[in-house]
Amino acid sequence: MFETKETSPIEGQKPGTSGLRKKTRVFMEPKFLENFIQATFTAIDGGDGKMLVVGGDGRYFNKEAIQTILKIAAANGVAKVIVGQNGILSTPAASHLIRLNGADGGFILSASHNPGGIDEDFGVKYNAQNGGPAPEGLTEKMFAATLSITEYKIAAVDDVDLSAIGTSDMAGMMVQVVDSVEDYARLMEELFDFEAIKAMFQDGFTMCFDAMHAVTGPYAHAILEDRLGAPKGTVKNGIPLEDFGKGHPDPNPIWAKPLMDLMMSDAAPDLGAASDGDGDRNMIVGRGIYVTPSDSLAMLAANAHLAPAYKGGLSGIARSMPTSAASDRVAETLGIGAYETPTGWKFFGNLLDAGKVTICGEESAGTGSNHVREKDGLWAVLLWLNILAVRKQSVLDLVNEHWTRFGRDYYSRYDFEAVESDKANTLMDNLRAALPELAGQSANGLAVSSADEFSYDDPVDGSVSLNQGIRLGFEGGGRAVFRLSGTGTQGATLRLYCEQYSGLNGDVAKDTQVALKGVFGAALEFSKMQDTIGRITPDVIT
Ligand code: VG1
Ligand code: CO
Repeated sequence: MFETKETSPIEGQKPGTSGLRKKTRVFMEPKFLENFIQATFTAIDGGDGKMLVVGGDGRYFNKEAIQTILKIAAANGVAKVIVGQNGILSTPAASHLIRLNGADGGFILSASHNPGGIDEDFGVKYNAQNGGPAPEGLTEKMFAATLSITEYKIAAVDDVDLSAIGTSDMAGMMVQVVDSVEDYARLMEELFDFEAIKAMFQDGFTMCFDAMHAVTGPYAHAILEDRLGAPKGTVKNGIPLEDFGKGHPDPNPIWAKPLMDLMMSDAAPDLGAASDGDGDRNMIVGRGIYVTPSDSLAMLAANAHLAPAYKGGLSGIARSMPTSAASDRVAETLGIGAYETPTGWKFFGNLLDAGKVTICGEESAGTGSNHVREKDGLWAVLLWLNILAVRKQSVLDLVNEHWTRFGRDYYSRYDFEAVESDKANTLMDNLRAALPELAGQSANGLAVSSADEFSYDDPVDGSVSLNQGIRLGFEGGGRAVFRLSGTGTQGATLRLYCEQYSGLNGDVAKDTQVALKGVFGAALEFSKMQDTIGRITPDVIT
């Protein structure tokens, strides 16, 4: 029943910011997926007797990949696998199932916000026992195993039926198909005051949730419409499609433009929200006001005590380095720890496990808490709803109050996509080389007050992560960060993150791009962007 197949290393199997992402056709090549999964089993010291969770965002190749993973798991001695019905699990729901069932880990199949389809992207990520993305030490082992692989094990059996809830047997391994939504919805009910949110909807509060044809559709229907009583139709694009309706399931003002347009129109509901391919990102828009993810993190942290799960207060707040300093100001006021980690959710795991932080967030529209070990799109939306239900005010009023109290951190990310890798690397290398002389220099009217390359010393396990982005601090509260994306599948994506603090009692009503003009211009000059990559106009500004 079990076969051992010969194989050899395949190039390019190094996990990035969030698992291994490639063009779908690459994943479909013979042995590509098999090698990576077998290498993961090698890295976790085999599958013998283990319990795993498997599910994905429903994109093209999800179902086929799950069957392959199950067969390899069975042949590697795994005792039991919990799978979402039809192979569907959002990333946060998978994280929850790992924790709830005391599983040893799990595979999540997604390329997140990247488009799906045979000519688009696919991805696989391994999460560990705590429910969080494999930490760097483990991803390094996985990569090493892909470089020395000589064989993989697989069960020569038929596919297992994943459409019906219940248990079945695959070559001696138990396969339990569970409802994709139920356990997750129950967790949300424990965390938030559903009665208060329900009452708010009954009083006429209106909302539009754009699931972007991705995995959160069923979750949003079940939670917002069925349990919280939001009117039918509150959830838009709620049926997951294998190609996300040919869109980018990326919840930001560019890719969720229809929602943005609605929220800026006279017909705007009280709250607009969206989530990404695998349900871990969120976008929050009030009537006439877009809330940047960095601000959202700060505002959620400042108000979290209004929700039952956080009424005792927060132990600390963590943000990824390129995320704005807005949440640090909240942490300072609350007298709790503020942590700055490299980009990627895997770096929050240790801080959450050690109880050092309760809430975490990234500028890329990820927010989450210690309820799971992933960022969680619907969780953020529900926390916003809970806060609005208690504070009984509009998003706009809440945002303005926050800025009045803490000042405003103007923020934008500028993405330069499909840059030739050599040129992107040259830009980073040149900047790195210039770092020692940059302090004190000026460009575009701004003087550099600090210049360094971020490296992270994990305060929990002592591990060190180098080269996590180049930072330029400017006199007057501005900052520019340069980093190369670790989730792209073509060429290099150069990200430039700019922020400018208004100061307390400063002007908080400026247009963001106007407020950031100085920092952006200085960043272009110091990086010699035009000379190195041949352009200064970003493809996407969020
Ligand atoms: C991007 C974001 C990062 C996020 C990662 C995974 O990574 O910047 O904040 O954690 O995507 O998000 P990068 O390396 O491309 O900048 V998800 O929702 O795509 O899994
Ligand atoms: Co995602």
